[in-house]
Amino acid sequence: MTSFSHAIPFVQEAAPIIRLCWENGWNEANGGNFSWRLPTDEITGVLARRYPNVARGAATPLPQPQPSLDGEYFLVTGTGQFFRHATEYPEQVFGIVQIVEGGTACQTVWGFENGGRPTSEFATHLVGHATRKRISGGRERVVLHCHVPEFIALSFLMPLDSRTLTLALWEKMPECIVIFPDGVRVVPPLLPGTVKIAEASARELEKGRVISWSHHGIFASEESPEKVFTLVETVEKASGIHRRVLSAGGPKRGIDKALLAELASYFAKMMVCPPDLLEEPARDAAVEPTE
Ligand code: 2HA
Ligand code: ZN
Repeated sequence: MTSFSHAIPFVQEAAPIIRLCWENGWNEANGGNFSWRLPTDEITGVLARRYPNVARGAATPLPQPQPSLDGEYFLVTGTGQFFRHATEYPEQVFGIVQIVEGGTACQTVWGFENGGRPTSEFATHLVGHATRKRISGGRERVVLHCHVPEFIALSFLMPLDSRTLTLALWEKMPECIVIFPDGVRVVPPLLPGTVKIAEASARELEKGRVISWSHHGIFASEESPEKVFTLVETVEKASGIHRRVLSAGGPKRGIDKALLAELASYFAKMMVCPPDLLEEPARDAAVEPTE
């Protein structure tokens, strides 16, 4: 990975990972976005020491209020910025914003040189952060959105169904059920950057860390840039295997469900949750034929 140093340790950690996403072919041009809910004491300390004279930007209203994030600081990629430029022009690609006014607005406190602002997907990132902060008890802090080609291809080849997609991936690589036991949750094709996709995403993020924006990309939440990268990398690798299998005429077999269950019990301590999607879904009483 590119050797890179920066006065803000969070930029130093994130920028090479963002650049690596581009190197992997996941984030062409201005495609994709990233945000990191920063530990407040650390970031306010770094900014006071390293950038004591930086003026705050004006408070900009958020499309959806997020009271549970009031006061939080986020390192976030800017709208129109290229992942390819992350290590070369970090002050332009990234900004740090604080959520203010009871979670109804945000204010730039560092970065976004040349008048930038947060990604067009920031509202969705914030919904994702609010949901996953609550569900993970504060552990998860980073959201990454990438245009991963193999994973996107599957949304044109497979039913838009979370269990079908998850099982297809789990059945291709033994690591998958251990690394994403919460599965991959499918959001139907919706207009990017809208409240509608943010709300649909929030519903799926209640159930897991990884969602598919059908025909568009992946959106994933984890603790650190490294961990979210690893999660996306694993989903994309399994997607590539599955797509190749589909291209060769479809699977003759998959890793057996009994072996998947054995893997899940053997590695249970490393997993974020039990692999609920392995179980057959309970039949919905409402659709049972009635006499
Ligand atoms: O252009 O990826 O989803 C940024 C995006 C929108
Ligand atoms: Zn996108």
